[in-house]
Amino acid sequence: MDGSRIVVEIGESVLGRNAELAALHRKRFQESGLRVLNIVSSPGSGKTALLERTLTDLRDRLRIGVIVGDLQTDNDARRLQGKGAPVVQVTTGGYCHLDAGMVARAMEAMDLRPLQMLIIENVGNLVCPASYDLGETARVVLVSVTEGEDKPLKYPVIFERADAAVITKIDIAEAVGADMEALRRNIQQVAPRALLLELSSRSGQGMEAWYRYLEGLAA
Ligand SMILES: Nc1nc2c(ncn2[C@@H]2O[C@H](COP(=O)(O)OP(=O)(O)O)[C@@H](O)[C@H]2O)c(=O)[nH]1
Ligand SMILES: [Mg+2]
Repeated sequence: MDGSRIVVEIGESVLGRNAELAALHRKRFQESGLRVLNIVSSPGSGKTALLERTLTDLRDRLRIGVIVGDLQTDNDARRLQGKGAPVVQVTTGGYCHLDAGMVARAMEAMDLRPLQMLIIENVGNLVCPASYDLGETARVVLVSVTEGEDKPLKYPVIFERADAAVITKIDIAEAVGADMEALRRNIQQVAPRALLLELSSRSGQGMEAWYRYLEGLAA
């Protein structure tokens, strides 16, 4: 047996175990009515900024808890603290995604009962998180106007499975010469069933549609 074959078999068994645990999570979330969002994107496309503004603006409208994943540091958890929502940071120590087991351990550190929604900020990249089901209600992929219009075509898997696709940082779209039509077209090509939203966490443009989406999920 050659080395590459062994790697594939290990990968499949890890993914199989993850899928089993994710299915348990999904059942538990459905039974308790907790809505769970898995937010994925490249590093720096604005996941934490979107959550900062969302927690502030929805403080009195939706009871949200947050799990944030990063390779290292608790910077994001610190940014999200003090906004009325419980926040748990997971440092993956090198893994480029969160898996269902990491989410299980993070949930042990949080009282889920008062919550309507749990938002998981996944580790920033467009590859690894695509393969790991967390049992989420909805997967949301972010792509910022600075990343290049072709990214959905280059990383289709993470877009294909998304329930919503959010174009971020539209306040600087013009300044960076983003081709918004091409970006929309490319997202729709790989994610035809995803709800398409466009917003800026900085200017606030488009945020109400995002909030309506979240409140619709929680209703
Ligand atoms: N102009 C602009 N910058 C943003 C916006 N959202 C995030 N940023 C900036 O983009 C950088 C990365 O944001 P961050 O939230 O850390 O991204 P994450 O790595 O996906 O969590 C930071 O410097 C943010 O201030 C936005 O809507 N407009
Ligand atoms: Mg972040």
